[in-house]
Amino acid sequence: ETQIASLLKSSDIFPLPQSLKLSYGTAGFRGDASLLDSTVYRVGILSSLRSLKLKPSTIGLMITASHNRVSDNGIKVADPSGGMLSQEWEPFADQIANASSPQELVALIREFIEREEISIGGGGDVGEVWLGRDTRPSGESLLRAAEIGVSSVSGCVAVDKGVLTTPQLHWMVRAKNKGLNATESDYFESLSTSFKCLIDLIPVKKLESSKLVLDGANGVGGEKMEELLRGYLRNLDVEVRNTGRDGGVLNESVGADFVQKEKVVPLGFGVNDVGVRCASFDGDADRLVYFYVSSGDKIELLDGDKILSLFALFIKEQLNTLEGKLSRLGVVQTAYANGASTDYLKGLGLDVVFAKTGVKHLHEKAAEFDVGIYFEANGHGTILFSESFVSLLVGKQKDLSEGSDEYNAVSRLVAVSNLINQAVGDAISGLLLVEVILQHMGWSVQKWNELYKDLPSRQVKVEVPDRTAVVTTSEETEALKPLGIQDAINGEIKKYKRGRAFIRPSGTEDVVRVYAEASTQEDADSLGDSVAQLVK
Ligand code: 16G
Ligand code: ZN
Repeated sequence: ETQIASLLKSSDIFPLPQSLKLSYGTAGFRGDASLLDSTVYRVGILSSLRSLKLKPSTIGLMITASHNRVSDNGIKVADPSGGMLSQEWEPFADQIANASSPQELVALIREFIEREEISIGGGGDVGEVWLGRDTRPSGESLLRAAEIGVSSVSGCVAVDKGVLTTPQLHWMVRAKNKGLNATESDYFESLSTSFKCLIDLIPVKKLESSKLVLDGANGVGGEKMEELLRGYLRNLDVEVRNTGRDGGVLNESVGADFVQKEKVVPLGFGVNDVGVRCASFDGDADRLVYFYVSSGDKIELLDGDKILSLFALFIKEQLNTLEGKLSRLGVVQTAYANGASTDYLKGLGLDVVFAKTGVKHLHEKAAEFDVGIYFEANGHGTILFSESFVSLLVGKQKDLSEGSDEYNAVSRLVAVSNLINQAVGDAISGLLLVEVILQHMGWSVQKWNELYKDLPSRQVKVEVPDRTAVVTTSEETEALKPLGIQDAINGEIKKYKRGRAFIRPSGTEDVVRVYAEASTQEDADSLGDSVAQLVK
């Protein structure tokens, strides 16, 4: 009861702004930063409860609004595995974030603690929450509010890990809970060691490595990349632009989301860069896309699908070198994956499965394979290795003769499993893997781009009174509601060569999204527009 009294007291400091309706959604709570104090405070409480429920374990709490505008902010929770908060707890997150008075908040918490059988106040510090934030100016004060929330649950401590990329925090939480070294420098150490190992395993150097230019979205990713280059990978030739130091605004006409959606050069890039290999991170560095300038402000985009294809090709090559069939390799895409990429992957003989939009959905499906590669077209993705497969590889490595093809393939796979973030998609580790594979293959960015040619596509967003009126199948490829709409969409699709289209309610905005692709840009545009008309 003293516990509850202290909660009541601290929750008084953070009243809920009027008319704020929040939903944990696809990627945590997001909104205008000035409205979020009470939300992060409450999520702080939730994180402590999660830590107590799963004790002994450390939970992560990240303050970021990713690719959204700089005045927004948000919060999401990392589970002990380093993955997203279990979906079972999302309804509770929604309830407490929207509780309209301290009394209601405390009642909800009390009820939840009982239902989940969480024991509080056993004495000593038993719960731990690690906090990270991106470079948004609102981050620091929101982090303080989260800390107050965390420590208002007795026995729980908040540890401020400072400015981090989202994937760094997830990595650190995962490492901590596995009993491994879990500082930021351990992260850099682990990435750079496995990167160098992969470079050393390149059979014949076919290509002089050329400079990569990185667009850091004026966010945390560019800064961290520079730290990695300065302290750990001095020989890697990367020029970082849009670091945020030169007056640029976070995510404004820069970054992976901008480049992927607008398909034009980000600020700071132009005609002088024609043909040069370039990459973009988003604001919290969990998305990565590549591009090169073709002329003027036009670019050729190498999106998440193309990164996935490159990774799949490389992993498959290594697995094929192993004696016997030891593993199941699978790739996971969403309905947004370009149809040409899906054809390409199937052509490689790969098992391609589809998941609903949102990292947690892809991650879950990829984890069903021994090696599961997932990517959203927007550039979020990673490669998951099952623990049993990694132990098998490590065991095998000992028996094989050093320097044999099979030994090298096994060593590459083990190194990839250490390089690529096992918790979430990570732009920094993804970039390092792309760079090493290009060198391994002896490919330029142009050559990589030729793996397949994207089908022209178009996206439209439609504002509707109630987006929940649209209900889709689990893979979002077909609409079940409103009744009859799918037949009408099919009728439109039939009119176009290689036509494909779907609609889905956004998980982050109050809109219904339309995706269309076809063999020509005119056709894709026209299909997109006519499907949008059906939604209105
Ligand atoms: C969030 C998701 C991203 C997804 C996007 C879709 C995470 C970490 N992020 O940003 O994966 O592509 O939402 O947005 O899960 P939408 O529902 O508005 O189309
Ligand atoms: Zn992001």
